[in-house]
Amino acid sequence: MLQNSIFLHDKGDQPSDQIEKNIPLRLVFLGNVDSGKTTLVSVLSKQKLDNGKGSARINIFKHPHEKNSGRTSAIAMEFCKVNNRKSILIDLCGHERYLKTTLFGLNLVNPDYCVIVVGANMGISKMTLEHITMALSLGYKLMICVTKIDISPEHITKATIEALQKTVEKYGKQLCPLNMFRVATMDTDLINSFTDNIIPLIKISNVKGTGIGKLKTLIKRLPAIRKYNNQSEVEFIVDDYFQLKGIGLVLSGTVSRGTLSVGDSLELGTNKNNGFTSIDIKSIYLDDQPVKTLTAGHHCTIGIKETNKKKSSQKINIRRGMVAVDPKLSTSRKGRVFTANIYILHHQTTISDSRDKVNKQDGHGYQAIIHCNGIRQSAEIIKIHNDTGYIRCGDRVKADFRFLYHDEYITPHSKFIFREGTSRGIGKITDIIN
Ligand SMILES: Nc1nc2c(ncn2[C@@H]2O[C@H](COP(=O)(O)OP(=O)(O)OP(=O)(O)O)[C@@H](O)[C@H]2O)c(=O)[nH]1
Ligand SMILES: [Mg+2]
Repeated sequence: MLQNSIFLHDKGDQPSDQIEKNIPLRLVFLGNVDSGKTTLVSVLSKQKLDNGKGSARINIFKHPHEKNSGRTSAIAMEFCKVNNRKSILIDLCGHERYLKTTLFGLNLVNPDYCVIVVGANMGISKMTLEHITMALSLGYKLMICVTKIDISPEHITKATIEALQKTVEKYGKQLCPLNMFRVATMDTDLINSFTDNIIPLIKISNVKGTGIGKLKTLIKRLPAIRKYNNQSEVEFIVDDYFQLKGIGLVLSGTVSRGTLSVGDSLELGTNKNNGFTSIDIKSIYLDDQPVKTLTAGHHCTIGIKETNKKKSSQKINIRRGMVAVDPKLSTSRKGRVFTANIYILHHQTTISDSRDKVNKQDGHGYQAIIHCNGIRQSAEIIKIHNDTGYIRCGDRVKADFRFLYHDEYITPHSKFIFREGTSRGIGKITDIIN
């Protein structure tokens, strides 16, 4: 089994007993280029079928160049109700060129489920495998949608599904093809078992509508995986931002911990100066309605004001993945160096830390890009906690990482991916060192 069990079923924050209803289910759509992710997101959210030539995806694209090329290049979030269940459908990019954006999105939005979209006539590509591996490594639950069954010969569809079965078996998972079942009357225990080692699979045509009803019913019935703690200090993760005339800077994102209220004074960061900017929450909007307070798990937009605006004329330097947090969290979680348990999924040679093994002086350690929650920054391995200072593919070890450019907001117990070229590893943060 490829999966390292220490990385599974652990979401860091402890669940609270107070799990509020009406928190949207978060589904991330992954899979190879042209497999039909954007089309499926559109069919689910806009209730209109596709024509097989890209008519549905137009409603989801954000940028003109996406409309021209048909290729998703940015994270798109669709807020909708699927069979009356509040949902956020997050469409990511399939092309290898945008893998960086896809991994950033996957880590940023922390979904309940990852929907792996596979074209029935396209088989399993390198990117399909990459996305399955990354999603499972981060401990996410999967479901698989096999699209384009209207144009795929039956024996090709069958071969694609058999290949998928073999792939998930390597991770100790089983496929459960749902075409034979009525999902609406399925046993709840079976539906709940989808959150463990059984991966539901639905055959779909975005053109004819085959399987769409089944998928919607499944989305309605699936248990929420993410648990939120309303009682802790507040943490808001920024996934977008814009300027509104007469209002100023507006952030969109998720209250991931605690309870956010109008009038709160929070710290927004980290910025390039390794620090945080003090801000006041002027307004909170949930589903375009103003609210005074909002508990964890909700996605909203917030109007903010810099607390000491008169003192500085500089604009807030904002980027996606930043956090707005209670000052206690910004103090305890800001850091450059952290320790993690890591597992090397793929690397051709050896990985070394920054200790010069010959002269016993500091040298250069292995460097890779870390994707962790909203973090996307290169880091160097400065110490491998073993006798040799070397590790290889398949090794599990404790290691210290140092971010190369600036401090980050580091959440203990978070899982992360590190990558460099074709090398891949996963990790779980244990301590912030400094
Ligand atoms: N016949 C048929 N065509 C489909 C189906 N689903 C999607 N398509 C077509 O497949 C093409 C690719 O669909 P997209 O939704 O853009 O694929 P994608 O996975 O989002 O691609 P990237 O964003 O580039 O990763 C479009 O021309 C769609 O019309 C389907 O079920 N049947
Ligand atoms: Mg797309």
